[in-house]
Amino acid sequence: AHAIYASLFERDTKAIIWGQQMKAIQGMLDFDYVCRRAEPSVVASTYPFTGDNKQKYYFGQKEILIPAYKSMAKAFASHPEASVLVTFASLRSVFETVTEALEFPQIRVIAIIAEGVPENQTRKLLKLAHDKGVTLIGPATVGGIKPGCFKIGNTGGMMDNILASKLYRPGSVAYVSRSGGMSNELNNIISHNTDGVFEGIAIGGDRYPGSTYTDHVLRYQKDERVKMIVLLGEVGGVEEYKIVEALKQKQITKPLVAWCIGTCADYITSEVQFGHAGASANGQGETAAAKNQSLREAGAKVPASFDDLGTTIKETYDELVTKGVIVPQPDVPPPAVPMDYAWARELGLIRKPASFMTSICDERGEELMYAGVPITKVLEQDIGIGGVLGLLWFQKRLPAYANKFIEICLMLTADHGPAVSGAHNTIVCARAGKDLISSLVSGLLTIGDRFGGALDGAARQFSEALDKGWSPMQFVNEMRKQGKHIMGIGHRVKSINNPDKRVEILKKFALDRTEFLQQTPLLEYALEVESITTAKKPNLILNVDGAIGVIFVDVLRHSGMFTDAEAQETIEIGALNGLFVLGRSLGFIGHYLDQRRLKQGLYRHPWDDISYIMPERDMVSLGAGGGEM
Ligand code: Q5B
Repeated sequence: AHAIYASLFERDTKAIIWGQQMKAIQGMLDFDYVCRRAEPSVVASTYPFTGDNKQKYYFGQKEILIPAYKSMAKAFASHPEASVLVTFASLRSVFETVTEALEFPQIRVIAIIAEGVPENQTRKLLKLAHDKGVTLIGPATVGGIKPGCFKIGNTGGMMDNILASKLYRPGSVAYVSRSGGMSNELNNIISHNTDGVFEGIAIGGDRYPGSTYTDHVLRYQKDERVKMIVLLGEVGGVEEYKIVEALKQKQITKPLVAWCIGTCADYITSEVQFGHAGASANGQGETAAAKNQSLREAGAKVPASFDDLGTTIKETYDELVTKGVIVPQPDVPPPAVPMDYAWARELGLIRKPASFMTSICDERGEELMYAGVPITKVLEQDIGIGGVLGLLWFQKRLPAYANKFIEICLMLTADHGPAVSGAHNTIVCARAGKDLISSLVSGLLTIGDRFGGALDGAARQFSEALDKGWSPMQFVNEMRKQGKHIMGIGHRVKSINNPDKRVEILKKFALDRTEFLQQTPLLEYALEVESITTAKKPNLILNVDGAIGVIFVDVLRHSGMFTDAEAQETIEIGALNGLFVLGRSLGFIGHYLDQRRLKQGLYRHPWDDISYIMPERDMVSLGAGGGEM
């Protein structure tokens, strides 16, 4: 027999968990809380593959931090009060971890959850644990539960199960079973027919469990708080006969209700291997029916079938109450454990107004979607970057010519040399040793009403003028009266004598009715305006910003894809400058890379290019109160 302690867990038992099992740990802490434990049962976790850190959990409503250690030695040294190790190590690493854990004298119980541990390894662990007086529970188990005291990992299931079976406070009935699933069933049966579970251990389904039915039943026999015992055996193996022997030897004197599951195996002609590795009868004596009969004959209370197990448990319990052995205690409701937000949401119990709303992209499902279009479709339909922009900026599948127009805009605005404000800034920034993003942003920040950011202004001014019914001349005069520049008109270097090829291309594309399948009244209006402004000054041409701005308004208004309100909103929210920003980012990034490749040093503007105009010396002296400076 193993050197097994009468009590494995009490209200102050502390455990260390091996593995990254945050859900299981939280489950243990929630159990502790409903049991009204003064302190959480889990003091630390250990896992060699993640760093030393602290992990956040809840103890009731309170947030707590539990340390996680890379080294098991450090975990045990830091928490000498921990006497239990629950290991979630896989079948490959469990032998190593349990062997290491057995080196620490503070350890009294090790629960091994892994299934499929090689039997030769389990037997070595058994021997080692036996020599050190450590109780092993498992392998291949969910663990065990001691109401009011301690829960191993995921035993007992979700909180609603634990509450329904009143596992938050001790009863008088202790049980041992093999299977974790069946122990849930026992929790339910015992809680409905008695004052509740005192302790329940699932020893696991392997042929060589770390501790046996007998180990636990004899423990229960010794513990005065246990008034009756339930054994749920199963087909296969001979372990139940040790209980039969212990009954005969009067080592077990407390009422024992027993049932071995798997009696149906007798009705199946072929050899049956039930779920557990040990659940297969090798010979008549290992059948569930034979074992039930022997247990009955040795004095255990064995029902006629599993269906009657609850009734037999109830009869045994009632007898103990009648004799005064058990005095049922009044039930005190447990404290409420706040439900996890994610779980409550999954159950549909709560709703929360979202802090963010989005309507353009959804990455949560199996496939990324742009405005409801799966990314594979985006590629299949070959809608190009223009089509993607249409989906993400406007939530529309724009017609092919509009997608092409967008792509032309991006290509034409991609760069206009190093001398323009934005490229200059990017270059200066790159030469100051700044990174790509800083240099890019420094360039982008120059985009505005004067440089490259006149698309929205042009769209607004020209469309308003047209909508008001102003003639082009009226519009030019009105703007002059207001002292305003016409957005989209004028260029620093381009003029009617030095036309801007980009604008020529845009006009040609938009005015070609075989390609651009819609009307372009605003472009035509803008060209009339241009003929008036260029008559005044040759550089007051419809510039690249203006051309894109007005053609885009024509797309918004006449492609049939936008309502009037949508078209107006798109102009008002400033979408069109985005085209220049996006296009020119290509060039700015190019300038940044170029400067890095050319290994250009810090830029300093030459003095001879700066006109220094200082205030006159006398003026400063007088202004400063007459004193000499
Ligand atoms: N006048 C673009 O000005 C510029 C007038 C005007 C009525 C106008 C100017 C302007 C509107 C904003 C605009 C985008 C600042 C330009 C771009 C991208 C780029 C850049 C690149 C690239 C040029 C001289 C005389 C004055 C003014 C009058 C000027 N503009 N009248 N409406 N719009 N336009 N920005 O040459 O009587 O002498 O007092 O603000 O559309 O940025 O390549 O460089 O791809 O990177 O400095 O193409 O037109 O002329 O301001 O000295 O004015 O013309 O009132 O008249 P300038 P100013 P007056 S595309």
